[in-house]
Amino acid sequence: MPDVIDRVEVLVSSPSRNYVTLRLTTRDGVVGLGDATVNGRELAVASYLRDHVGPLLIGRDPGRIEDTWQYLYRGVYWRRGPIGMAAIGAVDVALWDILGKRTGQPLYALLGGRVRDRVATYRHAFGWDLPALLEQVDAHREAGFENIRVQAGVPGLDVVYGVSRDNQVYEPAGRVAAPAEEIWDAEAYLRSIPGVIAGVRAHVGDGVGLLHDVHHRLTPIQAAGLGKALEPVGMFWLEDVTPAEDPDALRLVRQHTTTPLAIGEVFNTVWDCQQLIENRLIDYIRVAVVHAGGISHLRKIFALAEVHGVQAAPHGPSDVSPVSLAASIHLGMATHNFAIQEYMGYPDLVHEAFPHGWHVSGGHLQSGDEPGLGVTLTEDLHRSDDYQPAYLPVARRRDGTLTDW
Ligand code: EZ4
Ligand code: CO
Repeated sequence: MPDVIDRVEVLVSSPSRNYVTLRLTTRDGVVGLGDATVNGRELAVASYLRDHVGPLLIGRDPGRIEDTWQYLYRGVYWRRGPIGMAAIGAVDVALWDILGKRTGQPLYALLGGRVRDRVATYRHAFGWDLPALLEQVDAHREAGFENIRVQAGVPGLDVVYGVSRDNQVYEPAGRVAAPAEEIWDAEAYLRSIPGVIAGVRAHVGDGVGLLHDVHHRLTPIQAAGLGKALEPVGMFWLEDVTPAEDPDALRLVRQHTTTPLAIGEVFNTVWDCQQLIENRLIDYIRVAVVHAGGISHLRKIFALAEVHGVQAAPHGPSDVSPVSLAASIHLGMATHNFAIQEYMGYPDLVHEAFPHGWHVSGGHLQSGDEPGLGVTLTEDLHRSDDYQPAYLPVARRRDGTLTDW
């Protein structure tokens, strides 16, 4: 008799920051984990899983991963969107984890086996001004990292995405009852950022990959100008230069600059990035396992990207849990056009809450060889009482107009 899914648990917890974790257990006692965290909208996806998806999973064959994906995607009629796709992604990852444990194989082996020895990664460096930024750049280089995302303050602004003023840990979501409001001034940013990044390049010399995240804040022509201004720096990439729902914006940017472009952390399906990939308007596709329908769907996106010379470079902030990060690293081990995995890092308590076989080694990521994802849960660090609402900020222009954060 084939094994069946017997138990569906949705854990909303907060080991220092909020996570939604799906745990499936089969009748034979095999456990699979999935991450369903949507930063700032955690309870919506928890309810989607508990109230609508969970009951449909009981009694299903956990080995029918693709059929379950199609059932939850096509079967719902109301398709796509971050909440539904995160829920499908969590189920998909948990089923791959179960398959790995049932067969005693690490996930990368089930995905076709290793195509590389280690997965490239990049870390975040930030500083309100150049000297503060260079301190963090140097620290990452000393730890062996060869690729670094650089974010800096902007004269005249009080708060800027990606930067904490006191150079302590940066975490964009605040555990607050309503989103913080920030002022965004694109002109001030464009006056200062090229000089800061050129300053980093002058300090590190050649051979270090420099990345920068614009966080969807520029108009196409502003983004084109920034790309051109950064050409002498030789960027690894410029990320999310314009709001991601408008693929033609990237066409305009592309016509003006050879600076490599990355986008896609907010995409949920291949249809969000089909035009960008097929028209080669980007160099890197940033979809995350958790937000784009899990391992099964990411494989399809990455296959389309491979055909069109686009490389995979998944999102990896602290709100992508160690469960999703594990899945992403395993994909990185087994996917030919996988270029680099973002690794923002986690507070210590998050590592304790999700003991994981994946690890950082010599400035790179290693998946480990445990069966499945190689991630477990420390039960007493997943208490629902610890959950507190958290919101990402919103941004307004100086005249009060709401703009993209
Ligand atoms: O702002 O994940 O590349 N990384 C990012 C992140 C996002 C957060 C939002 O929840 O853009 O820092
Ligand atoms: Co980003």
